[in-house]
Amino acid sequence: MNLLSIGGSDPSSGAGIQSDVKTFASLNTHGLTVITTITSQNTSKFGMIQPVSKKILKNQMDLIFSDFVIDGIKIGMVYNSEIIKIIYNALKKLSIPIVVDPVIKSTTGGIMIQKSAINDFKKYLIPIATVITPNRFEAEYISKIKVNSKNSLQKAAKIIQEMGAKNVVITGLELKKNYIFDFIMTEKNQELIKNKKLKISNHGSGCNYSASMIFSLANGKSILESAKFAHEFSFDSIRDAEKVGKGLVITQKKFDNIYLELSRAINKFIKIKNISKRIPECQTNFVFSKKSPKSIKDVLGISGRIVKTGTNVTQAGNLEYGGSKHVATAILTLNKKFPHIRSAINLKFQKETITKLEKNNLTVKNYERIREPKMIKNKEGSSIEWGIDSVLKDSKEAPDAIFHKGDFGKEPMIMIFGTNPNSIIEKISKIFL
Ligand code: PXL
Repeated sequence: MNLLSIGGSDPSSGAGIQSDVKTFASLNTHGLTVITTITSQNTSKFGMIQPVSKKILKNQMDLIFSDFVIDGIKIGMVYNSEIIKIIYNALKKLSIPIVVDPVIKSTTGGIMIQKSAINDFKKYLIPIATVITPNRFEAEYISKIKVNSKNSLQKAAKIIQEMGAKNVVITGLELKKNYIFDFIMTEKNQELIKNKKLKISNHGSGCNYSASMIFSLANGKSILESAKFAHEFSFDSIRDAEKVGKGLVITQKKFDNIYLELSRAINKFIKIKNISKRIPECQTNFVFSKKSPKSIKDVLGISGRIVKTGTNVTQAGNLEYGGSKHVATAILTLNKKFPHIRSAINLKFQKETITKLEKNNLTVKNYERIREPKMIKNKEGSSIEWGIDSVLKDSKEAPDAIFHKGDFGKEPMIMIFGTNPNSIIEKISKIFL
């Protein structure tokens, strides 16, 4: 996936395009940047601002758009009218998600947009926003409504929505002591998300919010799901913030190696030739567990699955702990007896796959769902546990694959197991080449 951040350069790498590239990288996504403005700042002081020329701004856009397939765009600092209009002209015909972060003032006091550009910001950029993500101050500034009650909050969001943004998320609201809220106004619904307030003055959390939001939207998640994802991502970024300079801490969610390994393996899986033929009707999940998992909350999986659309295979949804139920249950069961086995994937049952696995000296076991006791059948989700347990009773080594041939109304299935996602890719690549 390629995501584009259009915004200002922050040499402290706390905010702006530098921060967005880090956010995208932590989500295993390639970040592209178009720089609108050079700012000079550190963690305690804001210095000079210099917008880039029309020519170089246009040229950055032209070269990026002519090379990359872009899955989503975040717009941050835009500074002046000239820049706003060039961005608008480059993006107006696109049909990918766009998150507009209305950057007005930095925590350290820098003015990030000229007063004379506010009208053009409203006229050109707000209407192309799939989601606009102001904080309370920015929402007040744009809507000219003082936000001090639920009623005024709704009113401000409505005014911004009427300026043309499809969805409005107002972040960082302190509606109750010790808590922090985000207010979401979609085309149909309104919702509040709540979390404990982290009392850490920081530099970067607004950028973390909008950048993780575009990641989630580009993965096909809904506005509300993406708002929850961004809320959690920025919470974690503040929790993990580090004091790298003398002033404010810089936010940055710690890289999660389980996440990165699984995400890279999914990208490899999707690119295997003709892999769509191996995706079952109930679609595929691919999971990777933490060490010594206790429940499916310790197992990372795809909240939506790997899906087949014609001959194309794509990842629908974000990677989330607890994102898979069935495949995660399988790995939990196997991991109890063989703690080094932490990754699994489910594939369509095909005799040819079984033969190929065996030809490659991989251990294949099976169970029969027809033999499953009634009590188990009636309990949602317990079939897999029962099936795998029955296979493991007489296994001295961890099997590479376990299959069953289905039952009335139940699709037959193969699961491949491994120590990590890459070992599964190696097994699959051997048999499907
Ligand atoms: O967080 C808003 C923001 C966006 N872009 C740049 C910034 C800041 C805040 O300081 O410097 C370049």
